[in-house]
Amino acid sequence: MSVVLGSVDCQKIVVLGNPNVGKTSIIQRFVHNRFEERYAATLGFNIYTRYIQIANKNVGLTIWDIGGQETFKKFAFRYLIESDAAIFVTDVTRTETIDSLKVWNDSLEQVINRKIPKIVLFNKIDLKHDMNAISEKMASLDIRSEFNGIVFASAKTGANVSDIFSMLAKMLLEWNGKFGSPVKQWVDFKGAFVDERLPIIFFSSKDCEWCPPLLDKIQSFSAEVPLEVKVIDVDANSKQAKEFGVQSLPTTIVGAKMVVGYSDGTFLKAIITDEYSRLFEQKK
Ligand SMILES: Nc1nc2c(ncn2[C@@H]2O[C@H](COP(=O)(O)OP(=O)(O)O)[C@@H](O)[C@H]2O)c(=O)[nH]1
Ligand SMILES: [Mg+2]
Repeated sequence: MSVVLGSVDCQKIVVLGNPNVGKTSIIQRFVHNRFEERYAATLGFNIYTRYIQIANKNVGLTIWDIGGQETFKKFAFRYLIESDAAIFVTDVTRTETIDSLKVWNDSLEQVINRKIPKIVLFNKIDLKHDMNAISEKMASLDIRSEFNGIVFASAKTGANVSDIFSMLAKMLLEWNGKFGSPVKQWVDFKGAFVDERLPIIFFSSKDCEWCPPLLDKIQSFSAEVPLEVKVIDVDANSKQAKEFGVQSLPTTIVGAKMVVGYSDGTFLKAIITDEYSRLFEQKK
């Protein structure tokens, strides 16, 4: 539902996920920069608007926040129709909320019969969580090939919250055409196809403690998957980081996927392997 308000293009973003994962909290953090400990279930749905700047363009985001799962069936069509992008929220302390991703994606696909940008948001990273269990769950899900970005975030601390929306805005600006179009690659593959290496862009900074260990892990995967890792130092190349909508680190771009925040090796390796087979092995 792309509506032009003044000279600004407004995009509809739907936020999906089980009750209590933090959908309302993420939106409140992004729109009003606040957080509530108290849990109040959302009734029906609420719509929020915020404008952001990406690559010197103003993008208007209308963000749709849905209430409890029980009432969802009644609302599904009205809520999801004409979505331009979707955020699937899960709670890192309850891995069963990751299982539900497929259900939410199926609901969306019944209403939207074209490809739209989809982001999986792992919320509540400020709380204790088991990264191995999360990686395993993600590896077993069909949806993995469908999403375009992953963000590890916390509505409570605000970590990586604005990245979710800048990532989506950037994807929406770059989407090829309007309907039925394929996902645009983040990375230019022209050169890469020649030697069949998977290009990876890794955004780093000297202030980022997670960057060196994650980069080491990625580089170690090149023993199995041919990779071409390009490291962008955001301190020296803030313009490039801005163009990609990168706000926090580490941010890793693999093919059509962007991963923001701390993620352990197994998780990224699964994504790298997927993207490699999608781009190169299918061609053989
Ligand atoms: N520790 C922590 N708690 C959170 C976070 N996000 C949400 N919560 C809490 O989780 C509960 C559910 O949040 P809410 O946004 O209402 O979830 P919704 O049902 O998906 O909209 C509330 O008590 C929030 O305070 C987070 O990032 N960290
Ligand atoms: Mg809510």
